[in-house]
Amino acid sequence: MTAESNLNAFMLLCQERAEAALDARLPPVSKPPERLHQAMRYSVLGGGKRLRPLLTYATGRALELPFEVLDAPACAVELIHVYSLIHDDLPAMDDDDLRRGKPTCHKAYDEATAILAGDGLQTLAFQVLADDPTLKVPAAARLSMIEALALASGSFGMVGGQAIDLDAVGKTLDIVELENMHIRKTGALIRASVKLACLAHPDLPDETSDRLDHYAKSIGLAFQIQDDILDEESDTQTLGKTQGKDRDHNKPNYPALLGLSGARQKARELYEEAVDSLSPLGERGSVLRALAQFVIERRN
Ligand code: GRG
Repeated sequence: MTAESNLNAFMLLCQERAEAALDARLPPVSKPPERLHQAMRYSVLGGGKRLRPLLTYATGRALELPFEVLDAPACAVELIHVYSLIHDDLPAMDDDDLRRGKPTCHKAYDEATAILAGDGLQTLAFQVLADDPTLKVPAAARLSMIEALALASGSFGMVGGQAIDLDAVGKTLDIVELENMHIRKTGALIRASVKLACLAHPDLPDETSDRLDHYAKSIGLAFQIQDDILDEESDTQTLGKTQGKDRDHNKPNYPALLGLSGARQKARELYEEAVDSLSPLGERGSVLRALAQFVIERRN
């Protein structure tokens, strides 16, 4: 089997596993408030690459953890991610009509429902970490996971990055400022996806945890650079979201600062840095390595 077909099989397995795990943890539409529960399920299920759950499962595999212990952390990071997409698409933020190839939550429902659906998904993420019975780890590990996810999502992480992003519209950012914004906006949750799997390990050496964190930090930035490149050169149908928004909204991005080939080169350097960090894991790091490659080669 080639590395690529291995990754494809693993990705498919994890995507199906994440879908079923999310489905089982989302509130049923039969329970009130039905419309809110419908909107939550509409936004989470049946779409997206599931990159963050994939990272959680792949890190777990590298650390030889059972799949079962990773379902709750994988769901928690995806729930936070989807909440951020719903809120990002609102008229007060990016004002978008299309997400994951279908109408955004506020278009399919209404703005108030979309705000509440995002809120409901965010709190569900923390509830899952707090009380999911399949997460068989000591209470201290649960608490560390809750803390790590809160830090990654809050004003020093994703929400803070979004605030910097909104403030940057129409301004010129230098490369350091742009990087600082993306490390928070997209990087922090990608890092948390790896960190939560590390926290599920009973006695992970600090050095392994630090190396995996460095891997996650590098691919988080590489992911964002590829996102900027795709925003510039892909099309709306392939992306499943509106293409060209950065340019239309006069948003600073990597191709604008480095040129397209400079941005590609930077993504490749980050990929190499990520792969280097995995060297002590040997063969066990193969899926994480393949995922890093997927991040810089993805087309949507
Ligand atoms: C509104 C609190 C709040 C935060 C928003 C992450 C974010 C912060 C906004 C998303 C907007 C955006 C398009 C960011 C660029 C990178 C990104 C996160 C893209 C979407 O992630 P993918 O490609 O999406 O992993 P799928 O649909 O595959 O899960």
